[in-house]
Amino acid sequence: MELDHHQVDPLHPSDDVLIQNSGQVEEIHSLPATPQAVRIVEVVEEVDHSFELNTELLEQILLNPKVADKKVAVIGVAGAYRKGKSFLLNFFLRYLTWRSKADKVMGEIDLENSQWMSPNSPLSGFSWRGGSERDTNGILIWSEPFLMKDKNGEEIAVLLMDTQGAFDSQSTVKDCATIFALSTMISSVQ
Ligand SMILES: Nc1nc2c(ncn2[C@@H]2O[C@H](COP(=O)(O)OP(=O)(O)OP(=O)(O)O)[C@@H](O)[C@H]2O)c(=O)[nH]1
Ligand SMILES: [Mg+2]
Repeated sequence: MELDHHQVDPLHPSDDVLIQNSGQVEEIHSLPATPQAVRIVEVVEEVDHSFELNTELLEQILLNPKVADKKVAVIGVAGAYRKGKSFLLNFFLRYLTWRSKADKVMGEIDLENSQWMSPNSPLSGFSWRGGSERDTNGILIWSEPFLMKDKNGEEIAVLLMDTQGAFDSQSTVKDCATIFALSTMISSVQ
């Protein structure tokens, strides 16, 4: 099968791309063709619990001409592991995706309309799952900021941010404190 430059052969990932069975992109250095959650901070748990910032990805998201000069609002979720942070963010994502599509089609949208909940489609976006082991590692943001208007009518870029759950058996106290501090400092709403 021929692959174009946007596609990745899951059996033979290139050096800088690793795709898990879930389909979630684990480590990438350029933005994926379709919007998805990308890890901007990784906690290297296997080695020394250091933190790695993926500046290339962050630059590509934040310096995109569509959003570069705009004010930004970061909606972040932080807290104890296995409590539904990623699950909750996927509903925000669903709403914002629906709203930006509806905005394009209808101009003014009917906010009472709860179509966006669409309970028949599977909940996707940020990786989430059941079970007792922590799922999210590091800090992830949705690769495509959403353009919305603030209360003064000014266009702002809204970013969704997911964080590693705290207090699980893998993380050190420093890991949890660092993730929590970073997310608190970055978030406009938490
Ligand atoms: N039905 C339902 N399930 C929920 C809700 N909140 C959390 N869950 C379940 O809780 C489990 C954990 O969800 P995640 O979103 O992966 O939790 P998390 O806080 O991101 O976990 P970590 O990434 O490990 O920190 C999943 O099985 C979800 O289905 C909720 O409001 N409703
Ligand atoms: Mg999670």
